[in-house]
Amino acid sequence: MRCLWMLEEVGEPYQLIEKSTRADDLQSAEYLRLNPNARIPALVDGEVVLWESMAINLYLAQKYEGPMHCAGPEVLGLSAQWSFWAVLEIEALLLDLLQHRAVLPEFARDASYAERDELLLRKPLGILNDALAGREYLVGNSFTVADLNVASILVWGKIARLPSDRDAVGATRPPACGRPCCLC
Ligand SMILES: N[C@@H](CCC(=O)N[C@@H](CS)C(=O)NCC(=O)O)C(=O)O
Repeated sequence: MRCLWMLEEVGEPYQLIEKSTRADDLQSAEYLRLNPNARIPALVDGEVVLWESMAINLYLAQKYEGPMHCAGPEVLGLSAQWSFWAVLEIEALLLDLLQHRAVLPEFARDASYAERDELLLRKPLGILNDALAGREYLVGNSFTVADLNVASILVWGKIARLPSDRDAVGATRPPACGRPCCLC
C-alpha cells in the first residue's frame, strides 16, 4: 500500500500487477525471482528489481524528478532515518496493538498485550510529536518520502484506537494528514 501511495505522489506512469498473499501467487518460481521473501511488494523498474517497501520508496524518491524527489543527501539521510525508525521503533508494537484491539477474534484478544504496546509506544510517539511541534513536515518545508513512510505505518493507529490528538500522551497524528492518498 505504501508503495502505491508513493507511486501516486511521484506521478510517473506505472503498471500494478496484483498479487494475493496465497502461496500459489507468492511462492511461484516467477515471483520468487523478484522477491525471494515471497512477500508483497516487489518493484521492477527496467533492470532494477527491489523489495522492502521502505527501500522501494526511498529509491523512487531518488530516481524520479518531481514533487517527491530528494533534493540532496541531507533529505535522503533524514528520510532513511525516519523510515528505519518507524519500522524499528513503532511498526511491531503498533501491529501487535492492532491485533489485540481489532484484528483477532474477541476471544483471542489479550488486553494486557494492548496495554503494554500502548505504554511502549509512548516514547517513540512522543519523539515524533516533538519533531512535528509547530511544523507540518518531518524534513524541510514540504511533503517528502519521510512523511509518507512514517504516516504509512501510523495510519494503523487509528484502527488500533490510539488517540489522535497530538497533545495527548501516547497520541499519534501522522505527518501529512489529509493528503489524497493518505488513509488517516
Ligand atoms: N517488510 C516487508 C513486509 C512485507 C509484507 O509483510 N507484505 C505482506 C503483505 S502487506 C505479505 O506479503 N504477506 C504475505 C506473507 O507474509 O506470506 C516490506 O515492508 O516490504
